[in-house]
Amino acid sequence: MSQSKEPNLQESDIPESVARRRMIKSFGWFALAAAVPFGVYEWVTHSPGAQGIRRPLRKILDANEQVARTYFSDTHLVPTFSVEAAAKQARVNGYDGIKTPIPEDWTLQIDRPNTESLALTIDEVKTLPKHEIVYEFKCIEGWSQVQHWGGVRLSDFMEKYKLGTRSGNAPNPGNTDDLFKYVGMETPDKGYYVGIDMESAMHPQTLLAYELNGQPITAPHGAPLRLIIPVKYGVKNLKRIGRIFFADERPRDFWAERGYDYYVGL
Ligand SMILES: Nc1nc2c(c(=O)[nH]1)N[C@H]1C(S)=C(S)[C@@H](COP(=O)(O)O)O[C@H]1N2
Ligand SMILES: [Mo]
Repeated sequence: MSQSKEPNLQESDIPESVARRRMIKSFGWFALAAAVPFGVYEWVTHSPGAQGIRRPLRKILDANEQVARTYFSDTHLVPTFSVEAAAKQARVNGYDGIKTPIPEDWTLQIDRPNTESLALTIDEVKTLPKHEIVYEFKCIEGWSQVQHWGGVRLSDFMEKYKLGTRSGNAPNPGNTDDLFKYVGMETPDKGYYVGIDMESAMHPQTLLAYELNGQPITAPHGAPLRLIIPVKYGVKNLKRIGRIFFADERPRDFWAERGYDYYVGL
């Protein structure tokens, strides 16, 4: 992540996990510098910068990001719990983009390249197979809670409506080149918005959720439909989805714009 993008962050504003990751990153550089012969060090320090980071190091960081992305493939599931373990009263946090009443004419708008956008009702979304998950929801501010959510898999949804691909075909794991790199989501009023890497969006535990504890989601939790993405911190779990779109450029992201890590994976 480019340091220059961060708006006047105080060190005390940086969440512990981010600070820790930064520390690990800088320690990694130190270890690297200690390990490489001087000639290599010279080459590294005299290369032109890329995003403020010297190029050979930038390559190493990109490789690390690649490893992180692969990590969130189907084979890595977050731990799940029994329904009884879920909190009876789920905590509420964050009202950006949901301060106004839910629009009466709410539909889920899906932008598709080279074809007209879709507008789906909640009943249409519910026609897909329902999945439930009980897992530990984690907020970057430092709290977590075991919660029980129900909805449809985002990957099933993308399959059914042939979304997320350049070709307009259903996503094919064997042809990842056809997939856009990111999914963008925003509230109907655009007051909150997130960008999600495609691997995490297609993860089998990622849901378009319409139920919490077996009941329709209430307004403060993101009715009528929200994102539940267990491989990410709470910030990415957008409440009250209004629009979904696909892009190769990172979609804008509310908390990344405010200095948090864009990826915020667990
Ligand atoms: N629309 C919207 N979605 C949002 C937020 C928000 O402010 N607005 N906050 C995020 C954060 S920081 C967290 S931790 C979770 C909290 O979800 P909850 O209120 O259902 O616990 O929602 C996320 N999604
Ligand atoms: Mo959060």
